[in-house]
Amino acid sequence: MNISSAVFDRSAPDLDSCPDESLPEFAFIGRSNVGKSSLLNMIAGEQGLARVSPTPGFTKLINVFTMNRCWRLVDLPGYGFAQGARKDRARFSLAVGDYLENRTNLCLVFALIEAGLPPQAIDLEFVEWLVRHAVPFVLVYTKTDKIPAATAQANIAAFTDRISAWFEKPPAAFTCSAVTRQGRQELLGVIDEQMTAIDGASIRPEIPPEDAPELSLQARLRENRKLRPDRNRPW
Ligand SMILES: Nc1nc2c(ncn2[C@@H]2O[C@H](COP(=O)(O)OP(=O)(O)O)[C@@H](O)[C@H]2O)c(=O)[nH]1
Ligand SMILES: [Mg+2]
Repeated sequence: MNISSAVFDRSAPDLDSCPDESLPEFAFIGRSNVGKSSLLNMIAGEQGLARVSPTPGFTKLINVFTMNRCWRLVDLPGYGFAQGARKDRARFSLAVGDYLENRTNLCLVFALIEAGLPPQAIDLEFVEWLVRHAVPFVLVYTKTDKIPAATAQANIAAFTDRISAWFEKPPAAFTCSAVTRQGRQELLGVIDEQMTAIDGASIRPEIPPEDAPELSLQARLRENRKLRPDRNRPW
């Protein structure tokens, strides 16, 4: 898939302020500084589309971009550690929780994990939250250019091992680098596949085409999830 246009839509403080739900959305989430904005720019093929910061950012805004005029990329605020009693608890804003649970046009979440780090409690906890809330996601290991391939492989194997009990089949996982552009085609491929699957889900063989109602995007997403062998588990 080629990206012919990438346009900033808006920064939304909460779900209600997000654009209408007519276009399929793909959202990036992960720890603050994991490389969400850089990856979004790399996928879009446009530096400076989403703001990249060398220090962990504290933006609480949901940044929405429209791609090829027909689907969206969403840069979600990063999660961090909670202050106070349970310091190891992954905390993300109410807006992010609301978006992930209730956004009806959300196709797939890209959950970013830094490839150079051994499994972090905060990431494990967040992935568990995604599983518990039946949010469809794939894992994306970032910044592979910073470390030897063997280190990334060891960290990925350790993370996969830590989450394996939650799945019959582990979620799809990708490695990427915003510097070398590793993973770009693979992630665009995943988006393409999802878009095709949603389109396909509008064709319901049990209903003759002329009687088939025009299904909304939301209905097609629901159908698509039903077609998955294990619909409550991501991939
Ligand atoms: N070497 C390297 N640095 C990266 C990569 N992706 C992001 N960074 C750097 O990591 C920092 C945080 O990136 P950013 O995209 O703002 O992370 P975000 O907070 O998750 O949106 C910035 O200094 C980026 O330049 C990558 O793939 N490789
Ligand atoms: Mg960012």
